[in-house]
Amino acid sequence: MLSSHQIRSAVDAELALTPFIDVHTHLFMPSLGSIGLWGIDELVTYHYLEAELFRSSSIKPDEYFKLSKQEKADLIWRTLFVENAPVSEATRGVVAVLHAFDLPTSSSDLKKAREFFAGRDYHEHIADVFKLAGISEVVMTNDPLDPEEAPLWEKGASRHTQFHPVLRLDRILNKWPDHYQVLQSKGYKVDENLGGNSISEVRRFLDVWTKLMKPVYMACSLPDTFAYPENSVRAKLLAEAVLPVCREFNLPLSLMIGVRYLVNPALKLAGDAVGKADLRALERLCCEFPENRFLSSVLSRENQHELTVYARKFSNLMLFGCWWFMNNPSIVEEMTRERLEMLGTTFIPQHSDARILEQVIYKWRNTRRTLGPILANTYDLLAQDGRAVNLGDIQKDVKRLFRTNFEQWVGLR
Ligand code: RAT
Ligand code: ZN
Repeated sequence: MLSSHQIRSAVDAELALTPFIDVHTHLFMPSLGSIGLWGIDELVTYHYLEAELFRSSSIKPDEYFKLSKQEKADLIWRTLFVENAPVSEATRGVVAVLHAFDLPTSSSDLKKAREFFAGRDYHEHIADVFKLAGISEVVMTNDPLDPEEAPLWEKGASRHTQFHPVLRLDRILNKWPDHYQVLQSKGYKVDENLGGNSISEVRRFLDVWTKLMKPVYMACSLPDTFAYPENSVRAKLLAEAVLPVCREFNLPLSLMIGVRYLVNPALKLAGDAVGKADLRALERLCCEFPENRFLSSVLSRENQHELTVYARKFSNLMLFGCWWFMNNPSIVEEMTRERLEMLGTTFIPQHSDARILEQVIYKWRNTRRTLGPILANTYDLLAQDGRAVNLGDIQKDVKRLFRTNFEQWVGLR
């Protein structure tokens, strides 16, 4: 039987040794070219940091967005890292990445960091970053209606064993009126009101893309106002096109609920906020479609507890990650304790949501740091209640939480 102290060391060791699967990112396999972001200028201009810039600088968003990438990075660096101590979660992340590569963390400019990243071989760099982050694979976000990305898939972009595709449906499900014509232009007989053969044509489109991409799941981000059932294009597409194709290919559908899109449009990607959603929509979907498997993460702190309750009710629902505004230690801690207490180890505690390659280093480091004490405390309580905890328990649970739950849910191996 392990003592309290031994439990803590064993948990930390297991978290450090287990290669995690990052189940949702915005990273791209190298063959998708320049849409895959990496390096210091991208790290410093991450949209989480852009949002923070406008709180400490008087520059207006429209002036900022006219600057070149390097000018933006210089301004953010000066404002958030030189003139102020980078104490927020997103700024600390950049510091951790610089530190991981032995680069200066408090210099007055980005010269050294730029030289370092410019000298990296991209493929070797990816391997080093994955090693530093302690991850074996990442899951991408691939929208077949993304005008930059889609042609690369159509030309047969070569696969990478460490990058798994996900068929992302935001344009189709959330912006149908702006995109049905793209489907029309590709020869699908669809119309704006889903008349005629529209539904079977959307299925055919999803069918073609599923065969092309071989995704591990399909996914969509949804507003706080998401409702189901509902008399809407989205609800009809979900029930009659997306879910049937998911069943046909045995793919889960990931629903990320609670975004209030562009509450401040001037901030572009940084302009989204959060709203409490009515999770009865998810309840209805899990109940009405027991043959479908769902993954879900919700954006509002107020929705986390009820989401956890739903996972107890529906075995076709898998919770994952602490999404976006939830990915801060204080909230990660609260959510993870709640999930462990109510679900045991039957959930996926975290994903990185990394948009820039090197972010996986700090995001996963933070996850390990926050989760170590929580897991250790869980085993401590178990030991106090009379069940001896051994190393095998800890190894099995860490592997389950950070690998096997996902592998089994998506049928990866
Ligand atoms: O966390 C983010 O970077 C957000 O902007 C979104 O991309 C979100 O994670 C999403 O997948 O929609
Ligand atoms: Zn995301």
